[in-house]
Amino acid sequence: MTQDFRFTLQATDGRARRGQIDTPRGDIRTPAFMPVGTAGTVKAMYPEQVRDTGADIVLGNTYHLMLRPGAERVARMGGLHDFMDWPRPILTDSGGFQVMSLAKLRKLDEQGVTFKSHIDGSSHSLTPERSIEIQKLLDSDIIMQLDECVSLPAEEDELNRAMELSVRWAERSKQAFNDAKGRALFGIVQGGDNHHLRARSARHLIEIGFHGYAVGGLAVGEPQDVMFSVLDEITPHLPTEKPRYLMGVGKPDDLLGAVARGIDMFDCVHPTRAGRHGHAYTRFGVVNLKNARHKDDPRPLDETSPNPTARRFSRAYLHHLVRCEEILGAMILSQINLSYYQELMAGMRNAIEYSTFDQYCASVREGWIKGDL
Ligand code: PRF
Repeated sequence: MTQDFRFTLQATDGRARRGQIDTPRGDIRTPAFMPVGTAGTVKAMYPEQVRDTGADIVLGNTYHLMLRPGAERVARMGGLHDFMDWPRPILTDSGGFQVMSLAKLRKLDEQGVTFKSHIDGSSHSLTPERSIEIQKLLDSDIIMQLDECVSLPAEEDELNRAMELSVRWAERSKQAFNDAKGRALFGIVQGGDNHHLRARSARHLIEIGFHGYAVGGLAVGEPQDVMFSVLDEITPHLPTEKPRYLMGVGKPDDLLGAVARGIDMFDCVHPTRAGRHGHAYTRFGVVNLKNARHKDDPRPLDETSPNPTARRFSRAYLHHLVRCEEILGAMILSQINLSYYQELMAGMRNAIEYSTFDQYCASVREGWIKGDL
């Protein structure tokens, strides 16, 4: 029997929330961090390793998968879960944001967006309806509406135009979604750093009605305090009984601050991308393994880490792998960073349950500052 999508709020501490999303493919403990599997792979990681770091859900991208290998082909192969052998929940982004950051010769109008592929220059178009169709072909569990994200700083007129267009696309997305059983559709709040536009966007989306509400249009060039003040403004407008997802965020300190402001879900390429570039996240801060000071260092990254991989290899060896651009270096550091991110999420979930969230955040931050790297 297909079980429906359901969100249960289990505990709160201040504005921080501990909850669970039930889906037919498994449960998602929130606050949740979703590793990014853009092209049907969390780069440099086997699916079981991704699971072992503690991830309940991964993110896939409409934009990349529609271009290569093609949504219809993924569907013929049994859907994205079978194709990549990740049996658990998948959230897919709608494509608009990636078109704007990656595609060439983009043209956006009321209907949707037309663009040329960054891979081979071929022409494509994405409408709210086609984006939903693609995400259904991928067999996504959580589908995102097509939206327009404006990078900051931006004029109010421009933010308002994109926000209103995103609301009209939200309506069309809801129509096209047509209450697909066992799947969820999330609306995306836009409006940049303008609090009035954010409030209007949230109100319109709530009227349309979604299974969850995302906050888009942040981490697009603004300082952290601006992002936090927008979250302070928005989250009180959102229904308490629905999950809230902050898109494309962030660094560990952003996650602590956003959970404190009532966010339940995150995704970001940062931990895996930073890993591929030789940066390791630990309880004591970030270690840049490219640095020559690690050349003769026999110590592991963190000898008391709960993650065996962080205890296993010397800094000298990791430095060597990174310097030689060995594939294993990217694999090890992606694993270490995703494990650290999931350790942080688990720590926050636990602290919210015990009403010790503020103390937990303070002790985590103290570790980053005091760390002897
Ligand atoms: N919209 C969508 N995906 C996104 C964003 C957005 O605004 C962002 C912004 N940080 C990341 N990914 N659809």
